[in-house]
Amino acid sequence: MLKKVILRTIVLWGAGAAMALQAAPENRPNILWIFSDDHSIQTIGSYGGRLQKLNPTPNLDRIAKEGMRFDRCYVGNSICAPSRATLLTGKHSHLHGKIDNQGGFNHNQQQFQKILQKNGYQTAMIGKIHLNGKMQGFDHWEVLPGQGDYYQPNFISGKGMYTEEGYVTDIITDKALKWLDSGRDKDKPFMVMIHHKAAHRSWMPALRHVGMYENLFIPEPDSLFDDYATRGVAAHSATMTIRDEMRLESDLKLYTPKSWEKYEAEKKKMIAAGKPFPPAGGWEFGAYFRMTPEQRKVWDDAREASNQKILAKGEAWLKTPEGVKWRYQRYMKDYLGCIASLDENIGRVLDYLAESGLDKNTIVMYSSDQGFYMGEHGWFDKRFMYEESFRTPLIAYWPGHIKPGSVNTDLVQNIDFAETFLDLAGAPVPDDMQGRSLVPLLAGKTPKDWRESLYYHYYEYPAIHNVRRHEGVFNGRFKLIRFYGKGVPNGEEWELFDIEKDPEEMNNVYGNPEYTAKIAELKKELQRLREVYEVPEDTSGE
Ligand code: SGN
Ligand code: CA
Repeated sequence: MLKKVILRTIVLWGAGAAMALQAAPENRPNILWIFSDDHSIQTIGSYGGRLQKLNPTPNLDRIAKEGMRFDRCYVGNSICAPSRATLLTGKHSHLHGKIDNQGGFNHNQQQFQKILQKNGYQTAMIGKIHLNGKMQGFDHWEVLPGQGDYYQPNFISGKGMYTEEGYVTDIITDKALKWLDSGRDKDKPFMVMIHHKAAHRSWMPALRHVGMYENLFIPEPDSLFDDYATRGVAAHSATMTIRDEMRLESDLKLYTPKSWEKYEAEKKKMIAAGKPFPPAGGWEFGAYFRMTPEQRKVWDDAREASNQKILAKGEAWLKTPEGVKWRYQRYMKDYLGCIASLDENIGRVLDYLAESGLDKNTIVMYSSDQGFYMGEHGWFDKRFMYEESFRTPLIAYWPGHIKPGSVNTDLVQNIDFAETFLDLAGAPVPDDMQGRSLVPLLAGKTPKDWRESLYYHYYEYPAIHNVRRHEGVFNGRFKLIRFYGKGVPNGEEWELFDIEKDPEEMNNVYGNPEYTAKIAELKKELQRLREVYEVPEDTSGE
């Protein structure tokens, strides 16, 4: 059953007016989708904010300037694998079944790329997908196993697993450009998904970017020392603080003599157990030892002087407010270093499109699997429905078709991506997808009945970073969150934020009688959304 049979409608912007064209099949656009991991809005220049003056993303800023920036793009579940499953299926987590990073993904289900393929598109997926198993619906796929590695990454394709020499963001881009240039059937339009590992923990920049921010001061967020007053158990007990949960070695790249003893002991254990060494992904020292000795030398030398100064202060200092500020600087410099190669490689793709003439009929879209904390609330990581991790970037670029410099402020969500791709291709949209095509928005024409609220649901608890299960509703101004299940006193706890008055979400006003009517209205809306999206009744988390 088809929800809608969509006309081959291609948006054209020109001569000062937006108009729609019914394109012939041979004019169907190519779709080039660039996706990153954990890329915060705060570190994209065109989104503004305290880090803009560092000019972290010149290439992304260029496409935002010449295309459309979405200012209110959100995810339905701020964590990797569920967000990626939503990208492919156009459904919230409870319907595609991948509610957290733990369970499996059923590849046999409906996914947009299978439909594109049936409708004459060449499809390719390169990089991180975080959904174990064989990809379906792609003419070409080469993915990182699990989280992947920054240096000497392994890849899996239909042919099995192999290791590539070099830095992951460069390699993923090389592979994508190779496929575009000589790997595809040029008689067909294409959809290519270029999925970066950057800027995931443990934030390892390419060698050419290791020291690039070393002598700069990275502005701090106002809430670096948030004490979570006014908020409930979830914020108080999350284990994702820069102060306490950042690891000295893999996260902060600070190695003490104790570090090496720990490393030797763990290495010995691994070898005795017959495990491969260095291991792929995951292990604290693993990523470091996937670098060659030459790479490690560049890596260590860039930080040696500042590391010695810090080590001289002693480990206890690292827990003091000054120590936290230092941790923040080191974290941000490495994170931004990862963003530098990401942005550079986006530039390479844009150059290739222009040189090959493909730019005329290719829409480029950029997003991330979710946002990230850059020290706001004292945190790194994501998971919460608070703005920094709930929001995600979305930039679309298609010269001649999207009005340059446009900014969209409608509430859009990652459930919309799959239907947008199908709509762009004039392919049918299946009944069970839960989003809406963004194509009219790209033409500057938001439908009158566009959504006025978003549904959110995070499930991964108990798990790393200890964030309680929660669901919620956001109407663009007010955000109502219900934490529930295990680890929540009496099984339920609510928070309410007025984003207009309190954009940093420091002031939970759920207990304030002024908001009684607003709370009732939002609870009703939450229930309506549960019904619309067919959320199962039992959300006890037990
Ligand atoms: C790893 C990270 C966590 C992160 C999860 C999920 N630790 O476990 O900090 O929250 O991945 O990230 S690490 O030290 O192993 O990098 S996600 O993007 O895949 O959801
Ligand atoms: Ca992620």
